[in-house]
Amino acid sequence: VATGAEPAHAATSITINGSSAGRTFDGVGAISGGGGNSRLLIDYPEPQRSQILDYLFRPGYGASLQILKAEIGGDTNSTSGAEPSHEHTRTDLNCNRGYEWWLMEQAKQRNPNIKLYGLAWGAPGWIGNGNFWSTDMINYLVSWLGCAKQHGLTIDYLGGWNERGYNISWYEQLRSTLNADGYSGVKIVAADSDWSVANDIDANQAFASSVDIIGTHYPCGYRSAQTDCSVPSAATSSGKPLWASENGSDDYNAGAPAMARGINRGYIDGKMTAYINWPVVAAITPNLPYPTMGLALAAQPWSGSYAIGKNTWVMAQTSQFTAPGWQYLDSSSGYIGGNRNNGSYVSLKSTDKTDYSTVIETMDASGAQTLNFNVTGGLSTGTVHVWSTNVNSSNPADYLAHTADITPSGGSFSLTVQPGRVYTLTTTTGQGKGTAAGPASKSMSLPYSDDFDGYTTGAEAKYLMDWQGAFEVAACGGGRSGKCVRQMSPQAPITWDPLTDPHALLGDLSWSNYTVSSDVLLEKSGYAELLGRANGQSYSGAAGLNAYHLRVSDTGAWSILSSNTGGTVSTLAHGTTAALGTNRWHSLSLAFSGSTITASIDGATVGSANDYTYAGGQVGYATSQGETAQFDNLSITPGP
Ligand code: 147
Repeated sequence: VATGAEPAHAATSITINGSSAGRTFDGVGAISGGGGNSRLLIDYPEPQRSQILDYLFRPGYGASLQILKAEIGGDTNSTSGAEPSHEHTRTDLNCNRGYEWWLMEQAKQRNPNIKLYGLAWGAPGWIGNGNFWSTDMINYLVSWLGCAKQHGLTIDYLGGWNERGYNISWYEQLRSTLNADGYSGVKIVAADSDWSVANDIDANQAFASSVDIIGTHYPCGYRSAQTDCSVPSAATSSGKPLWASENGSDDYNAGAPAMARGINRGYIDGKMTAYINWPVVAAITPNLPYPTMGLALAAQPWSGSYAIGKNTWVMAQTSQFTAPGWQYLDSSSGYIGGNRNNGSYVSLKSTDKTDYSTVIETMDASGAQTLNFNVTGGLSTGTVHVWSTNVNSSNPADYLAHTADITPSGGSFSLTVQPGRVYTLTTTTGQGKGTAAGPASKSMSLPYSDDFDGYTTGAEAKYLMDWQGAFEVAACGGGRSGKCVRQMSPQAPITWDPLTDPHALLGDLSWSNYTVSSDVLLEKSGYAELLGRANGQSYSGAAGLNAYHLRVSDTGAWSILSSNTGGTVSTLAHGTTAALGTNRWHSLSLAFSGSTITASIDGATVGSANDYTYAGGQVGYATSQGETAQFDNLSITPGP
């Protein structure tokens, strides 16, 4: 007797079959690197720093990442900054530089089962006389693995050169060297580029046996254009695990729909068994490229303010309900009613083979849909817990919400799914959602100063973000005691992005009228610069920066320069003072008052300029290429 209204939608039957075949799930995770995007996280105050780390890594709390891919620093720009090398020169080795070791340790402390993956974007120029595909580079990776060992970190996966294709014999040599050096357990990913590597893997047995995993970037399309995740037949027929070894590049909130589609559809369309988001966290100032990309926003260490994005909760809908080693159930994965627009579902069973989780996304659905499930094949027919994230909601209560517990009857149950959601149905427990929240944002206050004496050698000075080169704490030269910041790259690097002069930025975009001063020492012929009112930074083409510069050379030549994102550098004033020479300390200052810019060297005003192109921005240090200049006693005072 049909008395009620007609259902507005058709019902779809889905069998969750524990005896289905399917590939082994390798995990969902994110990338710290490629690069610089995590920079400010380490400078956060407690307790906010631990809270953010919990939201990223702690099981049952937030994104609960299953894979952390970290950049192997190369002293060169790799998108939003430069990450430091463990070997600036052929004779150098320091296993404590930068923040990736720290981040991997923090991740492992929270989740000992997290998988670690190393990849280089660029490298110091001494390697292979500038040739990445060299024995030097292989040895460089082996020493990086040795550093990891010193940190108690086991690296699970290692790649070649980010998005720069592959060299077959280099990969073969990498495999044999790793085996010979005690790293036979490290799996090699090729080629963190496109699928073309699959043709060579299929055609060349020696190459095939050197590669464990085929990892491809943006295999469903770039950013929100992600649609079809199908892969070439050469990839599938290789028999290798296939990974979306980089995906994302989206805002920490707005990227959620693309991530929801991509995690499921990567498996359904292309049998990809890992989804790795770029990047893990947006811990850079807003003038840098990709300032809000990641799972969370953490751009203000001086205020402690942070925000956890919808990307975190979409990732949690898979990560909190599965583990690497679980098995996909192919016959229980697909598109609802066979129609991509209705949404998709993937099912996985646990390694104990009775628990299961089914992740459903309805990003493109236009209405409610009823799904009738039937559980078979030896899977648990116990209580089904339902969790969901509404990616269209701005209310955090709608993210990773535990919405229902269903008792199946005879292995059957139904669920009505709304559009724009991710649902996970699971027989597992232990999921959860952190409640910590950070303070309000605020600008960084002036005055600010740093004598750099409080750091260990090799550390990065607080808030100082490298764009190119490597600015790190070192013992001062020139007869001065204590610590200084030194630009450590003595030659042009093997680049990933366009080569620029080394520079590093610090501070708040809202700073307008101020004086920045610092001591500087040139170790060799060349120049060093103080930057002020630095704001927009371009990463493509000329990789230019909107900023004013006071440039001084060992010869005594000085200039006030204005640069822009298009890469144009204009001279506003210039002159010559007494030679600065090398290995001698000098003091520089650059003052901004409205349109007046005043430059001083060793306490004497050398020149000024009238320009108001830039009304405000950060301070910074820069050097000529390869100039290992030193800086000390940074001071920023409000007003001229
Ligand atoms: C990737 C890089 O691997 C990351 O380091 C970061 O730069 C990221 C930013 O989106 O991009 O490289 C890509 C650049 C362009 C495309 C894909 C990846 N693209 O146009 O498809």
